[in-house]
Amino acid sequence: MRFEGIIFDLDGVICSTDEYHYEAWKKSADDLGIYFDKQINNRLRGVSRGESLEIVLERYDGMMSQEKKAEILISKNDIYLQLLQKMSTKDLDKDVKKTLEILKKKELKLAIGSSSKNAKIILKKIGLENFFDAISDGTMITKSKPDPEVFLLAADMIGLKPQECLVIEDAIAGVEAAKAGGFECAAIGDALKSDLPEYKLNTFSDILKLV
Ligand code: B16
Ligand code: MG
Repeated sequence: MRFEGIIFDLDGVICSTDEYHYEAWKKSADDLGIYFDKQINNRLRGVSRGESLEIVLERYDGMMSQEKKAEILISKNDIYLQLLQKMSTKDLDKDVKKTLEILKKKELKLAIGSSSKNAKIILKKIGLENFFDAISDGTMITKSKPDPEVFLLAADMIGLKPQECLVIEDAIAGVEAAKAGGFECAAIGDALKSDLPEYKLNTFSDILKLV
């Protein structure tokens, strides 16, 4: 087999919480009188919550205290968590579910490599809390994508070297993280814009052509 393991980004790859991130950031930006649109939101893909706020604040005039920033981060996450309540197993796409089951039968090690501190909550909502061999997420790392830390930790957790794993990503920051860590990478969604990934996926099940 070409790869021993696959490391999946969560948001934008396994499920679509990106629309909820957008809604929560849009509400936070509106409250501050800051312009925010989907193009700016795309820059937040794969980026940690704190770094996302810095990107949102690029359009804020004046200085903001650390206390105020911390307040915004809490309130943004509260809005996001509220929106996540709507999620259920219905939010796991059939094509994604079927493909994951086939990959598991092939005895590949399967891991999550997500910048999100809410990864476990989301996996539970879509019924995948016990599916993966390892979950490496935003609660376990000190440097967010494009740093490779989250993927290196995922590989370590499944006992594999980066060269033995394929990373699946929808974010430019995530693709950069995978390449910086020495992984091969397959892009889906927004990451198709990047020339860095070795493979491009039109649909999630295209992964089956690579393993
Ligand atoms: P949280 P991923 C990332 O998840 C999102 O793409 C990104 O937009 C978000 O800012 C980041 O998680 C942190 O999320 O606020 O839930 O900790 O794509 O790496 O699975
Ligand atoms: Mg993502």
